[in-house]
Amino acid sequence: MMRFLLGALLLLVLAGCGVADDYPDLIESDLLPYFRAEFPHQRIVLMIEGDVNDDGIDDLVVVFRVDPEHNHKVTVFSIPNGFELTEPIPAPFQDVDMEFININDQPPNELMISGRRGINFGLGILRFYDDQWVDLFGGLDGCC
Ligand SMILES: [Ca+2]
Repeated sequence: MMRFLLGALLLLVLAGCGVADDYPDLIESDLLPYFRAEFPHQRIVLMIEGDVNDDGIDDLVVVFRVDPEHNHKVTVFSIPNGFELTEPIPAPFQDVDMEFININDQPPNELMISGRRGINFGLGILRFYDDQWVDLFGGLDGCC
């Protein structure tokens, strides 16, 4: 009986890890097909919608796996005649989390992104400025 319970517990833990790893909580987004047009096979780690460039239209930030050892991040912008994608940049590799915040009561919103690579934890406050993401405090060194 004890062996069965341990086996069942192990299965539950493994299943839980598998679900969390393979099927993240994907949000519904009209911009997702544009990401998929550019990156049809990459596994999405996490995505978040919010107005990155202060034009009043939500944009889509996607962290995705580019190879077994690295994640990248791109942003999909809705523009009048279609969409634009930023160049992919490195993103934290494990335990990725993202949230839009506003640190100075001025538009645009900043993106808070955190995660780790092994024991190297990183937390970055990014602002989209001059058509690229700027890490305001350099907090992502070592975790991407
Ligand atoms: Ca926008």
